[in-house]
Amino acid sequence: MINEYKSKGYVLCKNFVSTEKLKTLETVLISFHEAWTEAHKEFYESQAVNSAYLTGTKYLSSDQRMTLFSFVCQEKLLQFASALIPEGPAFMNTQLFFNPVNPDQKNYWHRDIQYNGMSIADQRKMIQRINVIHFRIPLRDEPGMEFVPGSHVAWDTNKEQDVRLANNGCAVSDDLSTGVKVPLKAGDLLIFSANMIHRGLYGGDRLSFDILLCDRDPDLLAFAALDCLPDENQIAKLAHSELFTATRRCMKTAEPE
Ligand SMILES: O=C(O)CCC(=O)C(=O)O
Repeated sequence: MINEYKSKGYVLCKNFVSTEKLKTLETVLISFHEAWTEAHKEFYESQAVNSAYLTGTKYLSSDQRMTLFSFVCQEKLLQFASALIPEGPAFMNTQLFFNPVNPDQKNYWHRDIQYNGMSIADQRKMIQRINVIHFRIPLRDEPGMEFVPGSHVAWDTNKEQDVRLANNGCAVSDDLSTGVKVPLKAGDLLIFSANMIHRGLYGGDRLSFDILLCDRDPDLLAFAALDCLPDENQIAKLAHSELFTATRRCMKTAEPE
């Protein structure tokens, strides 16, 4: 799996989550989704395709948050992340992906890094250095994702860059001949690099939970939130809490311990 990820930038692990565990996860995620869509009605109905910061205190109870924390720091995910990040991974965020309310809303090719305000030259260097890894668990069968294999380390062709940045008459949703679609079934685990050229495929009853792990780098952790980390009581109950304690230590905004 590690080798496949290293060469292509993504890897699919079928039937990763048991039906029972998926049900428990789904109950918490639906609870978050209902509260979040109610609180962000206009955004949800006009353009949203995802929410984030699910482990925060705003919409979920302490027990519900514990369900998510235990899932996030499970051994298999940490083993994979540690093989790519030998200094140890940090916890960046969680996201929940769904279909846009407007059925005509188109998807968009992108690299996550393109929204950071850096020059193209800097982005190009940055993808060789940083690790931001998505662990996606679909709750239902769905069309999945489309990737340009190898683009986590290789820069865009002219065509890919024109599409991704909507240059020279291209649209961000145009098909790319280099794209590979990866359909997903409920309970699969799709691991992919945020550095690569990718897009979501809307349709079905899509609801996908993403866990983002990254290098222990304060700049990357500017996208993390202290409120999304477990408190001391919760840390004491988690088997692999180092993921979270290391994250807190690395965040620029963290109070001294
Ligand atoms: O599933 C989607 O809509 C897009 C996902 C994506 O781009 C991401 O997770 O970075």
